[in-house]
Amino acid sequence: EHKFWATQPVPQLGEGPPLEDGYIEPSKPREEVRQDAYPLPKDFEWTTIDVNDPGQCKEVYDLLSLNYVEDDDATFRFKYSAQFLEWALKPPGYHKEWHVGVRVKSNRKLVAFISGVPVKLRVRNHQFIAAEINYLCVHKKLRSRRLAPVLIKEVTRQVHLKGVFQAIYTGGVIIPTPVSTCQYYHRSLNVAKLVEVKFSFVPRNMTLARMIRSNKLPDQTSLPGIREMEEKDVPQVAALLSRYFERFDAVPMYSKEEVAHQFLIGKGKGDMDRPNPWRRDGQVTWAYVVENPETKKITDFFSFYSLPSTIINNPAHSTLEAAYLYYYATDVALTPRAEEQGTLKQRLQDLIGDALIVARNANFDVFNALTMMDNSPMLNPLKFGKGDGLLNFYLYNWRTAPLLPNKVGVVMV
Ligand code: EN5
Repeated sequence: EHKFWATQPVPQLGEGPPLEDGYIEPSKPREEVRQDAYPLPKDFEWTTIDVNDPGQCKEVYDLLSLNYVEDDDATFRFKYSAQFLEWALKPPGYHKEWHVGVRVKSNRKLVAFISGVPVKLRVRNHQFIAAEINYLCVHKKLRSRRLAPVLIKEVTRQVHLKGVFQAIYTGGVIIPTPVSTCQYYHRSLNVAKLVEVKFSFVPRNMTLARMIRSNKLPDQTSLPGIREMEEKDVPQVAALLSRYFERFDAVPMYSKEEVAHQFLIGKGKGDMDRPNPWRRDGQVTWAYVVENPETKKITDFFSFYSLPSTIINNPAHSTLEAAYLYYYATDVALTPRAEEQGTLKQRLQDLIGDALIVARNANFDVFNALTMMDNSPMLNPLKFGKGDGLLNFYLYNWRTAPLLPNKVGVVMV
């Protein structure tokens, strides 16, 4: 069935949970890693994408905007912006060799891509450096030519050459073997447009006007002390997140530099010594903190990112503006007792409720979230509805028992 995956160090389907967590195949010294690139069909050649070159970023953008992930009936297709890709592919410590492309030899056209970025993960009680693999894309005209397995093997080789032997990745489809599966949920912000483009629908015994009314949000955020995250907040946000992450069984372990990258760079407030390529109107991430007015301590944090989708074949609207819930944390009510009383749930509802308002005010059409982290209990109260998409989480060369969605704390953008 899965010819390629049967050859890879991943748990095979129906294998059953492992007795112990750990690697599937051992690491090897650099010299023992294959030194030459895997062969490609004769008309193609490998290329390393230089994401510091705007021209090459644009080539990846062009490839993905026409050939990347679509929903099940091909109404929408992800449209990652060039700024988004530059942000996602350049975290602290990134390796240019992990940005792998395939070109047509004759005209140098980019026709396939796969990427990895390094991340330190904790999975249950083990910590390791992994590659976050993302943006695997093969041009539509070259599908079913078995290019994806070669791309995966080549990026794996490049990852091995840097001494990394584990990876994490997600997919809408099932391959051997998900460590967890989350559902997409959607909160309408612009009901009329969502219905017009068939993202949403008016149920029988409902009217558009009634739907608009029931999805109305307050004009302004509700939490006292809420404001945009700034550079000076990085140490406190890093500490808040790492404490909050103790609740989950698969999480990134971010340094302060990584927190600054994940939450400030995409806002356009990164390295102040260098000219900043991120425009406010090309903003990728939104990050907010709640500062206690008396103590000046940061008690809560949330973030979301912008990932528009092309609306395929719609004459009136070309783009769906979607915000995706990213990381969040609170230190309010983190005790088991408070959790039992529902204080944590209420706080998160207020926090993410404010995220919806910020997103609506920034003109997003919809706010998306998965059933991961502590999201599930707040989705219904905040008027999210179940989507038709699933997201499967995978680990490469690491065995662990399946994780419940509410134990997953890694968000892949
Ligand atoms: C990267 N490593 O299927 C892998 N999106 O629900 C990425 N559905 O937008 C893999 N089909 O349900 C990504 N509207 C996998 C996801 C691929 C994209 C995808 C789904 C997620 C989606 C929408 C549109 C469906 C159109 C028909 C959807 C219903 C929303 C409605 C709002 C109001 C309340 C009820 C639900």
